[in-house]
Amino acid sequence: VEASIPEPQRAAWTKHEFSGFQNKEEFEREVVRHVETTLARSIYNCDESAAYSASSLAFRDRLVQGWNKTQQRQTFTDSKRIYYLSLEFLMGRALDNAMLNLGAKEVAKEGLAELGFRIEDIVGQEHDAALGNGGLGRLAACFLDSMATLNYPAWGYGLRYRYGIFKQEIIDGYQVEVPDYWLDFNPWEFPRHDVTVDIQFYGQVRKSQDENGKTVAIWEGGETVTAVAYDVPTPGYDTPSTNNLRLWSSKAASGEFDFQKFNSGDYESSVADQQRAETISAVLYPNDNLDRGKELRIKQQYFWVAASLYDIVRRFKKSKRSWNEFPDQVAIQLNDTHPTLAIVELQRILIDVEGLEWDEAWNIVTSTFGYTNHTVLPEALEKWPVGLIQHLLPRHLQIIYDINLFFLQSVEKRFPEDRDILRRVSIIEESQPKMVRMAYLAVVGSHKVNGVAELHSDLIQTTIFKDFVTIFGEDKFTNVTNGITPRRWLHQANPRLSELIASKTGGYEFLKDLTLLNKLELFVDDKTFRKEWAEIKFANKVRLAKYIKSTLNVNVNPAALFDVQVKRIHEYKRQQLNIFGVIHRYLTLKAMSPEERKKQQPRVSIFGGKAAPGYWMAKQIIHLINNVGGVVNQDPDIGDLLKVIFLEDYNVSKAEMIIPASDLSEHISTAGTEASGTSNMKFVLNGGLIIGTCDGANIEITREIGQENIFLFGTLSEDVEDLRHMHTYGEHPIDPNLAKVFDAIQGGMFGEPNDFNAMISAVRDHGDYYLVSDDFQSYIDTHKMVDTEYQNQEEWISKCIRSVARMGFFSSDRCINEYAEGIWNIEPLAV
Ligand code: HBZ
Repeated sequence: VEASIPEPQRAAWTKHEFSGFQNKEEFEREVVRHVETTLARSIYNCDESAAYSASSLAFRDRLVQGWNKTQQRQTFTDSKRIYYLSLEFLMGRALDNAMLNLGAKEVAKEGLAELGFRIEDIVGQEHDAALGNGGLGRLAACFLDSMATLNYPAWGYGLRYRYGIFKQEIIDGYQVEVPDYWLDFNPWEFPRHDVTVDIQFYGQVRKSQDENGKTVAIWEGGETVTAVAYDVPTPGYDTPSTNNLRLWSSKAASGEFDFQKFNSGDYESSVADQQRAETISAVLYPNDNLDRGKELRIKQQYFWVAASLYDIVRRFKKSKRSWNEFPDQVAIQLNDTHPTLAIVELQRILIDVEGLEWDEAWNIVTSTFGYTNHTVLPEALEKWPVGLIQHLLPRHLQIIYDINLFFLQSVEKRFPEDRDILRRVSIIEESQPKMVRMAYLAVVGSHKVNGVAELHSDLIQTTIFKDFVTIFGEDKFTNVTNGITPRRWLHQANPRLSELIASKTGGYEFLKDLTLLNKLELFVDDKTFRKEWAEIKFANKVRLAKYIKSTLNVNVNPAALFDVQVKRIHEYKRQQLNIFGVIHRYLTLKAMSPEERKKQQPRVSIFGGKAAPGYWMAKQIIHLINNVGGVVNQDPDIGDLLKVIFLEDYNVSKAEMIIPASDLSEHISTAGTEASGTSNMKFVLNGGLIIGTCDGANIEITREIGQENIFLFGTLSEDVEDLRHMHTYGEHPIDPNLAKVFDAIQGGMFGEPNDFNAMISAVRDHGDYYLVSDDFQSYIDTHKMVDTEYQNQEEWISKCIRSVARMGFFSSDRCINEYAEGIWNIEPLAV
């Protein structure tokens, strides 16, 4: 390809190469140019929003060049690529990240200042790209950052939702959902109107003979919807590598818009067709860890998976290699079961379109896919009614049945004695109605299955996939403990701490090799270092206190202990345990004499997180937190000793402000329920301590930082089942301190008591599935220890510094290298 371009022509192209911004003048010139040409504005009407747009366009121009080159490099070297399929990418803001990754934030700051703007205000103009619910979506975003930073040839594939996760407003203490229309101005995406794929739904399957007399299946009829690609450049840190995130948007297929109908005045039905097509990528489903089995959801899944595979196969076929080389060129990672239909779709392409034999095709498929599981909660495991798939994707259902048949035949051959195993491992659940078990399909169709923290990976092998370990052997199952990108979650979120760390560890190298943090241990006793450390934490708390004042009009004392729980609201994450603990603290303070109260450690309990709109119990928890805040924050007996804050609309950009301001954060899920957690890592990396259960990655965090630096409490996962059994069949008295909390709520201390009946009776009358009562005493005892230890600030700071020094393991770079070596068999591409 390169040689085909004549030399003079090449010279004309290449003499125009752009580079990054060398100085503020270059940056200013580009901003002014975009303001005065692209935006058609001027110095007189350039507000902060216009300055944001122009700055973004200036940086985007720089990003695009590295992006094009990275794509060319990947094409020329024809190297193996990794495709990360995720229904969610929770990217947050892009401008700040682009400035830091291109190493030009200082230049931009000076340039903007000269033009009359503060960089924080400009960065703050950007609307978060919130195409995700929580941990799973944010993990995908951290992975894109690491894959680019480490120069892996990687693509993300997702959906371009017109509406991301809803915006949360709190009105009279209740969550209200407002649509998140985020696409008004989005300089970070490139529509590719020439990259489209037509996707088929419904129709029938007919058997036919090909020219060799072989029976082939023909899938015909039905409805066609067009997928249009939108590309988002994702830059790596301190490298020219910029990878691509391709998001698909749905529109009516060109032949579908019925001009006949339109002309004859039947506007409505012609427009209805159009809208039906666009509905597919219209909205992100707002549930996390819950499967609701809606038809539109599986349409989204197939639409995205089929478009992505078409794209991947098209790229592979350009290389003219034979099909058995496909797994040497392509690795596909399934982020949870949401893209599991990709397994079926690739098998369909290989046998129906490319004419391969079943076994050869199936070998290629299973060598290509890896599957990451993110949950063991039964209500989150995807199942689809057979009838629905039959209707929507008739050919795929046949292939699923064949996959299952061949799989069960092999199982039967190996375990002829086990009468029950076929029923247990069948991809088809013989229920009423019959269901397709997507997690089983993902396991059968992949060569590796991983969990996201050690305990979780052990649990999937001993519970939900136990039989599959027996069938396929242990080697198919592995662990890759989650990680986070230190670029966003330290350098971007906490620039002063990042700078202080750089000054002691030999520059910013630690951002690319997080294990270098261990050099900080040498400075634990360094007085000036400790003082600066404490000042930075205090400044971050002051910033959050100002934000609380401006949004909620509550004064919080930045010298108080900031105790934070921010994450999706879910019973298994136990925000109810936290708020019951807060009420217990309030009752205890109220019962004290004024003298005694003076000795207590002041606290600010900070909550944030969205409830799925249909999750009634989660909404009740939000309501109780707000009502408790309404009472406690006004109580003159209490003053600064306790404040209870619910921060509205928790998202990635808010997390960047909240996390650096925490002294203590809560990761208190019922043991065995939180697969990993990733915010636990973010909080510790920012110099906060954590209170947590022995669950998910808390266990590995403890192993790395030392158990003296973490506040662990509660039931162990191996004891959970027995306790639940006791609740159901034996005596189950409520913890006496918790009973007092319930009495206070039911006595009307926090508003209409009936509003909270469900929360209380889940614990008292319905078996306390999440073990709130069992863990209550050890939870409040542990908080008492926290209070005592916080009073010794010198010791507290030492713990924080030591913990940060030992967090190197939790970089998503380590995590991506493990996937690359253990699952994808892929190498970085030299730049
Ligand atoms: O994935 C989370 C886990 O709960 C958390 O422990 C883990 O750290 C994180 C990354 O591995 N899972 C989710 O966030 N899951 C979802 O958001 C979800 C969304 C839609 C679903 C199911 C789950 O249909």
